[in-house]
Amino acid sequence: MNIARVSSQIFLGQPAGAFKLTFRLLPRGLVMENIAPAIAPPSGMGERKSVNKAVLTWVHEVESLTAPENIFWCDGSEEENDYLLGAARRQGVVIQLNQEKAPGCYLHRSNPNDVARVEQFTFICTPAKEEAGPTNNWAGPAETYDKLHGMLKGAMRGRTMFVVPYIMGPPASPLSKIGYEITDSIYVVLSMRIMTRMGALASEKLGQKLDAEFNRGVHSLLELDPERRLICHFPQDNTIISVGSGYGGNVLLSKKCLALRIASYLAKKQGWLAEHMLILGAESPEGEKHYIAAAFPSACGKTNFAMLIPPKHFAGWKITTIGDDIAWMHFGQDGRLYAVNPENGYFGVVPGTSYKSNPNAMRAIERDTLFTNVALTSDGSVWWEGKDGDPPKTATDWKGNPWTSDSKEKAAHPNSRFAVPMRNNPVLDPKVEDPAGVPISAIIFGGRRSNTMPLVFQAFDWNHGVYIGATMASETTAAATGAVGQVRRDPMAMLPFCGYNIGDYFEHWLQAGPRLTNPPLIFNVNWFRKDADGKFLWPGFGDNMRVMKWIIDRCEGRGSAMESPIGFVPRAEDLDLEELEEVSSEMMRDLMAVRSNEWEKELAGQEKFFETLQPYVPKELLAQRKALAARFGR
Ligand code: GTP
Ligand code: SPV
Ligand code: MN
Repeated sequence: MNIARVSSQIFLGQPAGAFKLTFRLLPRGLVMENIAPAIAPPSGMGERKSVNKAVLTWVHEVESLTAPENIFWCDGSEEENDYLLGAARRQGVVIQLNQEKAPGCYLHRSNPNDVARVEQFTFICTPAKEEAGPTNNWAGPAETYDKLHGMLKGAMRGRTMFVVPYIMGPPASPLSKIGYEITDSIYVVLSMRIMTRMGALASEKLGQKLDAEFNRGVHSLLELDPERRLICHFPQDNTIISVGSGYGGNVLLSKKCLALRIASYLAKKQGWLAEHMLILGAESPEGEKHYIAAAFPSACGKTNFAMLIPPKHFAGWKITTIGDDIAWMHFGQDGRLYAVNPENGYFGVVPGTSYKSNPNAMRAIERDTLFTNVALTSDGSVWWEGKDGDPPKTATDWKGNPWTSDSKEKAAHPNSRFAVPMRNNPVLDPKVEDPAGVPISAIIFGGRRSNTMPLVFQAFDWNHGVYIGATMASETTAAATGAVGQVRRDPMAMLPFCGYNIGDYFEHWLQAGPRLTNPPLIFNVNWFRKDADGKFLWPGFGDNMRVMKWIIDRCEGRGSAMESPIGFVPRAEDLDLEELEEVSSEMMRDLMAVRSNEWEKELAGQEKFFETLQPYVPKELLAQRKALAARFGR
């Protein structure tokens, strides 16, 4: 008999015999190893059923379809988490790290074929293709439900079906949303407890009303076969179905699926904004405080910017974090934009994180952290490229293979991640639970660009700012599968996350301006411009404070700038560059240069991008493009 694709996931790093293999018969007649064997919780554990009949009916439907061995209702308690961690260890799903060095920390290794978001397998399933628009993969809802139900049929046989209730946003906020994720992955449950407000408080908030709104998420690992991997969104039904993956944004359905794709659709309909943005607070030594939101594409610096520690020269400044990835923003009665962070934790890029680059993140991940795909050292700690100090001589790499410091392969996967509760962040902003959110003074767009884009510039006005966001581009990173380092347009850092027609999304942004009597000012930054030798010109990280200071000065109406074809740009003397020896005035010139040969290419790139979106590009943005070209004398 054919043993099909034995997954390596549960073998990795585990002593032989650490768990019992269970086999099961698949509909196709193949015998396969069960990669997520059912757990047998003690009585009283996992029994906290929902009191909402609509939830019960739906859970029962999914149960009938997937045929799990048992159902585990998650309540989010400490005891439950301890039990699930134990079960996950016994199954080899997580490895407990050295508890003296890393209390509460665990390591998970995903299947090597499953290490990043899969944009090619991500679908928006709306009745009309036009609703999904030119940037999304589309499939019709009826046929997609059929297909997915076919894949899910009996998929949880021999497995436990976990039911995970969660809240996105401060529980008392009118913006907050409730979701339920059904999953057969313990790793997903453990992660959801960190990343969301998970458990009984969510089911209590939903209450008993039959028509109470909640997102229905169904996830199954299936067999982790990349050819049977699909992430499907049904915005009209507030439903998500994800199959065949066990990794990150593909399966933590609260995050990109609900808080961005579904939420952006709802936001358009209901008149608010769901954005791929960090939110930070910046308080001057004089006690003047501003909140700033920034949209950078995946792996382009949101988490780092949200937690930055200013250089010594900025003593007295305090930077605090509201969120590191997603902002839900609404229009306040005072004509300002207010933002909440829907999440409860950070799912951050590990490589490059060090006490030098991001000390606050390092302190946060000293405990209670679930690492995915980093290297394991002989003393039971974790290591990754870019961590402080010398690399260990030997380690176990992210795939579970022996690794030495001479190895050519990376010890940690470039998209390895930490999941850590936001409470661990030493600079968590005190207003993070404020139901009203925080008022946003500035919106920053930014991408990873080796050339063309200066360190910082400011939009002339709201509509110009929307144009800057809409034409943003960035070099691709390891956060999604596919080629790395290729410049692609990524409007507002939402290309993979906008759950509806991008033309309507642009229109929504344009209409937001006039609704705000006191709109945030809009800026663009680029921390990643390189010199002729391919070295970053700007030190980045904490020194990004220098750019933020200018942005705040502009918000206060006191920073000076010069007008250029692309917007207002600071002269070197407008930025506070004291005690920044590593950047010469020549480098500063290169960082700030607006070169017409580069912009010629850029303009052509923007035009080409808009052509791919036609006929949906709002007229105002076409007019903005013309005006920009004209300012370059074209
Ligand atoms: P997602 O979680 O994928 O949305 O990523 P993110 O936008 O939060 O990016 P993150 O802050 O995790 O940074 C991604 C990578 O960029 C890491 O390897 C960082 O070390 C690096 N990085 C972040 N900020 C800077 C910077 O200012 N300069 C340079 N050169 N690199 C940076
Ligand atoms: C991103 O890719 O923007 C992330 C990581 O934040 S994931 O949650 O996997 O989408
Ligand atoms: Mn992100």
